[in-house]
Amino acid sequence: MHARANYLKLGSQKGALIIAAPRRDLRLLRVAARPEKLMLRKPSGMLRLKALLSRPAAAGALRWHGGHHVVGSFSARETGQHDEWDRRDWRQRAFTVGIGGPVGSGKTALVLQLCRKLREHHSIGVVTNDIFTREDCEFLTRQRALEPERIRAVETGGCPHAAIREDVSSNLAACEELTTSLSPPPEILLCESGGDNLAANFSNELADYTVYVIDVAGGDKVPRKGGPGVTQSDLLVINKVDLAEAVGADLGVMASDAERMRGDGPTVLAAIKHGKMLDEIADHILDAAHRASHRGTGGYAHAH
Ligand SMILES: Nc1nc2c(ncn2[C@@H]2O[C@H](COP(=O)(O)OP(=O)(O)OP(=O)(O)O)[C@@H](O)[C@H]2O)c(=O)[nH]1
Ligand SMILES: [Mg+2]
Repeated sequence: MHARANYLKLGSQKGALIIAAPRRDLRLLRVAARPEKLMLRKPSGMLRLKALLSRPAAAGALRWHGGHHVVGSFSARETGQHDEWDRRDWRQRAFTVGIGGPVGSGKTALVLQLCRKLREHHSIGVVTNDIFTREDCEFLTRQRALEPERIRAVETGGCPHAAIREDVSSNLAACEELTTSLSPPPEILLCESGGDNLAANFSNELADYTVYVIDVAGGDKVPRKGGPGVTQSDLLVINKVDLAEAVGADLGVMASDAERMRGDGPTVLAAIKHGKMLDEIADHILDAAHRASHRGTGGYAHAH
């Protein structure tokens, strides 16, 4: 069985079962003469291959989440990749920007500011994730970030990262629904994750590009603590620089730690609420959306 690139690939050779994680780190995990006896170690627990093989249609059960708890690196990240964009049909789901980060770091503030900045010249849609409420959706609607029909809420009802990483189906449904129902169709969808810890990161099944927002008030140690959002996001935003003095955070340390953790990955030190560095953040997103629109199927043609 050969599932999609993000899934485990199972095949047999000389009576043995070959299991490979067919992504960038293509490698043979194990060759087993008695596959029914083999237990496969996943971050989420042990998976009995026999059960897995008897339900080949259950693709969700086959997903390889090897990267989820792995810090990883910017150069080996899943999102923002041209070969992923080549596979996309933008008419089915518009270019999706995942905005993640810890609770209260300024994700909704960023969504609001981006809507205000981009809505005049671009068709935008927003999907917000909250654990138990529709708070962010209601806030953005009250603030008239966009017309109400352009903003959807997903209530995750559990760990926020589950809805952006393990089972992205409700977010995908909301994004696809926005893409096909809005007129003009959205060029860019902003999908805000529920606030989570540093281990949360978007699946490339959902996000074509990711922005990770951290908060200066969390202390200047946060960038060096790493985590996949810090290391693998397409853009890292260190927000609330206006609070640095009040909390005794050294912005120079934050910037140099971010550079060390991210290699070539871009980082912006911002005060989103006050519009500081908003143009730069918007430019990063527009540039990615523009590059993506020339790939895949059905991208918008006009120049930005
Ligand atoms: N001082 C300062 N406050 C900010 C800035 N950006 C956002 N805030 C404030 O930080 C608080 C949290 O911002 P939100 O945008 O709600 O944060 P969030 O990441 O969406 O929060 P959750 O969705 O609950 O995880 C709000 O009171 C914002 O007004 C900033 O640049 N400077
Ligand atoms: Mg929010």
